[in-house]
Amino acid sequence: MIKMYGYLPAWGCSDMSPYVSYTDLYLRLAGLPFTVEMLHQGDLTKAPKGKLPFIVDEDSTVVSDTVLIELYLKEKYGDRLDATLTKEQKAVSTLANRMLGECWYWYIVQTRYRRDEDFKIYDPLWVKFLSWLPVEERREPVRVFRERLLSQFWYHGAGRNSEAEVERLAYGAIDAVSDLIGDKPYFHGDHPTSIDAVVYSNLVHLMFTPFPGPIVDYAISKSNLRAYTDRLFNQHYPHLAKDREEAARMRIEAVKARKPFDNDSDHSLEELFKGRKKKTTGI
Ligand SMILES: N[C@@H](CCC(=O)N[C@@H](CS)C(=O)NCC(=O)O)C(=O)O
Repeated sequence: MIKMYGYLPAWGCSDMSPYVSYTDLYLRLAGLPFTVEMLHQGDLTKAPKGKLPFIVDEDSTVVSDTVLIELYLKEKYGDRLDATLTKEQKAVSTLANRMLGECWYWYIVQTRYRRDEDFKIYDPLWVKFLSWLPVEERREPVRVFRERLLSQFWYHGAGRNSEAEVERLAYGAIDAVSDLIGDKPYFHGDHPTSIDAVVYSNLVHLMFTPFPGPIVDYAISKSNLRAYTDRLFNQHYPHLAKDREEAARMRIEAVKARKPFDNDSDHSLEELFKGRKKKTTGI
């Protein structure tokens, strides 16, 4: 059976990583049996590209990167989801997939990593992920992981935008996904296709999470996105209903506690990159 390596399930999402959730749903939609595995002691240096997910097929073939995994599975087991799509629909799927993986991901990163108060909500999951370490030794790796993600956000360029600018970009992307889905049950119509794995995972990684920011609010405000995510959740993840309800309760509390929006603040990124910002000016 195929093995898929991921982090941990969270908030009614199959995994705390949207990329892992994408591969998880692709495998389910394609009807390919798989097991979910954790790296020994979460050691990402043992992942082929230092990232999750990756899969190990029955014949020991290892594939890393969600899009490459999808291509590999289609080649090996047949294109079980997209064979009847038109060329144009396939092109839209390809572009939507890249947008979600390369742009939308940073909107998700902002909702959970940027502000200390938001990361505090995320932090217990990382502490749980490090369960093999004595409690007092878990703080440092969590701090390092957060700093690494914020560095990626910064060096990608998306993190050079202020919080409000990232929000503005996110609203446009959420509108686009909502308008493309319209009132159809699935992205391309009456049947799920591979792009639904990507769209669903990126939506629920905003909409189901306990993070209280405006990007999450905006996604939740779209009734067609709520219907779409509920539909796929009820079909594939009803066993995660308790986690989802608990996350919704946490979010209500976090919204109450959230500080008023401060438009001038860069939050942790400003602090983290104070020196580096100056050095890169003019390059
Ligand atoms: N392009 C990769 C991205 C995967 C990715 O960034 N995974 C994140 C989890 S959301 C990760 O494992 N990050 C670990 C790190 O950057 O140290 C894919 O599509 O699989």
